Amino acid sequence: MNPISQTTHSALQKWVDEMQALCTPDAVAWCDGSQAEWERLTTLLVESGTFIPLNPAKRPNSFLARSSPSDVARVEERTFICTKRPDQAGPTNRWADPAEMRATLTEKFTGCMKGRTMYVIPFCMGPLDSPLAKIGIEISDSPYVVVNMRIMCHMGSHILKRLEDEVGGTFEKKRDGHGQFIPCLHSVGMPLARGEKDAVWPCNDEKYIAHFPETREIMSFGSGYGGNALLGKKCLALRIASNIAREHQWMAEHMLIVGIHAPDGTKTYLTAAFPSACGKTNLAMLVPPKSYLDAGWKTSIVGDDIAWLWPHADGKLHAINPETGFFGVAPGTAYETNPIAMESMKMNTIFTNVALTEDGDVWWEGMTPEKPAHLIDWTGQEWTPDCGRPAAHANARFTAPASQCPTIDPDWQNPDGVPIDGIIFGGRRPTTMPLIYQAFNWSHGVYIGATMGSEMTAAAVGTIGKVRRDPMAMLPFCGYNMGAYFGNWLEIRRHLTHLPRFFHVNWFRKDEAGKFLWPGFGENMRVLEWIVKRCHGAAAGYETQIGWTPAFEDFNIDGLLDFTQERYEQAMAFHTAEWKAELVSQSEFFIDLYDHLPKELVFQRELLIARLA
Ligand code: O2Y
Ligand code: MN
Repeated sequence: MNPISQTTHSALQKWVDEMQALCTPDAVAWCDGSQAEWERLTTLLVESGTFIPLNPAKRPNSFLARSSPSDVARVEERTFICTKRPDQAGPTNRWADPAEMRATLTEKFTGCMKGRTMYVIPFCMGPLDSPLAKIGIEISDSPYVVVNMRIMCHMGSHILKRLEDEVGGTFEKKRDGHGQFIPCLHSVGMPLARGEKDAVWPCNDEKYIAHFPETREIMSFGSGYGGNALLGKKCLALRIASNIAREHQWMAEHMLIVGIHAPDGTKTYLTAAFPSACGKTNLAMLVPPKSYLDAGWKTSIVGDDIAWLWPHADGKLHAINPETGFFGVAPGTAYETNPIAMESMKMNTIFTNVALTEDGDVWWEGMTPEKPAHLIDWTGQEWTPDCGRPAAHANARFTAPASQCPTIDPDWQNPDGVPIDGIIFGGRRPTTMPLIYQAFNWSHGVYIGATMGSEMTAAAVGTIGKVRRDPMAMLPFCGYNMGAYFGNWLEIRRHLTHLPRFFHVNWFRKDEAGKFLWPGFGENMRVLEWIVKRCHGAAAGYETQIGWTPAFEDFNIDGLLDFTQERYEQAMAFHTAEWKAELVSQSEFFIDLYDHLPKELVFQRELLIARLA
């Protein structure tokens, strides 16, 4: 090894050297993922003003960060899929020519780390011994990114060592991509002149989140926030991984993974995909109602956001969660709505854009029924309940280790994954969609996932009531043509001998008075019970035009006060006129995807029309 080399992996050393020459940082630090490194970097972040240490008596080893108001969320309009042909990215993605994007970004990255340290972060998405595990190297000039990555994925010298051992031939081939890494280049895009004081949250007004699926590379410039900067999450584990998955007959999905433990000792794993703001984390961390707990039901969580699924040698679909932490939305999370999330973030947690209490703890809208009398809000200003501003940003986040979750599944790090018996799709649909229905078969299930979405409530004029289609909740995350992505879903069926069942749920149907028909939260366990039983052929179903549904007698409402059969029938009602409008809207979406759309889905639509006629 060359005396200045940090790794025996020559391709990695070469790339790091090239990026150092391009970005010209003042220093380069290879991250080892140790506790000492965490302490060094969090101290640095406190000294620079990016982190505020929280009261250790209330929230040990935890910190608050406040981002720039211009850098508070993923930037979909600046997210690019760079493929040779535009149709490979497809009409639902922002396409850019790879050579042009590379030229633009080379200019942006030139000298962009001046005055900063360039961190080299070896990380692995998925348990290291899983066949699907993917090693990435993120180069970043943000210490905030380093400490968040340490929570969100396997990170540090043991990952680098594994990569080196794989090329050195000393390690048996376990994972696809043996010896290879995915280069992830990130900069906040704010070089510092000599002696210049740094911003508390450095970033650049011009942002690029660029993916190169053909060469498996990611380049992110200008943002230090969440999915824009923690490149293992949405960029690698969904946009790049969906491309790899398609090539190798597996699936990278925007799905939670939950285990349902029945009183008879059986355990059933389900995955579920929902568009944003549909309570995904709450479902992954569901606490069953008392009557269920008393009877011996419980849930466990494998993952809250991303699932990698593959046809296992046992003929079943298996899933792993490629992440090791939760990057959850804080507003609305409370002991009443999600006690499991609240327990998970009791310590060793990074909060971003929440409010600070007088006693050095955190607060956000919905955390407690009573608002505190005085806070420092997410922008650092004094806040009182009557000031007319929210205390926390609507997209404020907590980064918490999944290992701290009280209901974490014992198999959440099993490299073999967990076997999936049911796949759930859902949306926020005040009308049309029943509380629950089951697809007739795999192909119909894929059709249901492909056409799922939420009804729009505000925003642009004329959109109210229209459905924003979000196929499999992958609209912002599918790294290739959406029509071809549906093809991959259909193809996977051919590699399975034991098929999971497909379901669609809607917790958000309303009555004529605008009131939710279903109580939601823990009561969703009643729907999950029917789903679990259907997966095992242990519950009756009633065949309708749109799929199988539970009759009232087959649906457990014991202990559910004020929920009558009439309410149930309303929540399950089928209205022909609504479904006709639904079909027209689905067809419009399919027209946009037509050239890569599998014929099987067109036939599914025809079948639905025939059943409605
Ligand atoms: O705004 C961000 O950067 C975070 S977005 C996010 C975070 C955790 C889980 N899911 C999401 C999402 O947008 O789906
Ligand atoms: Mn998500």
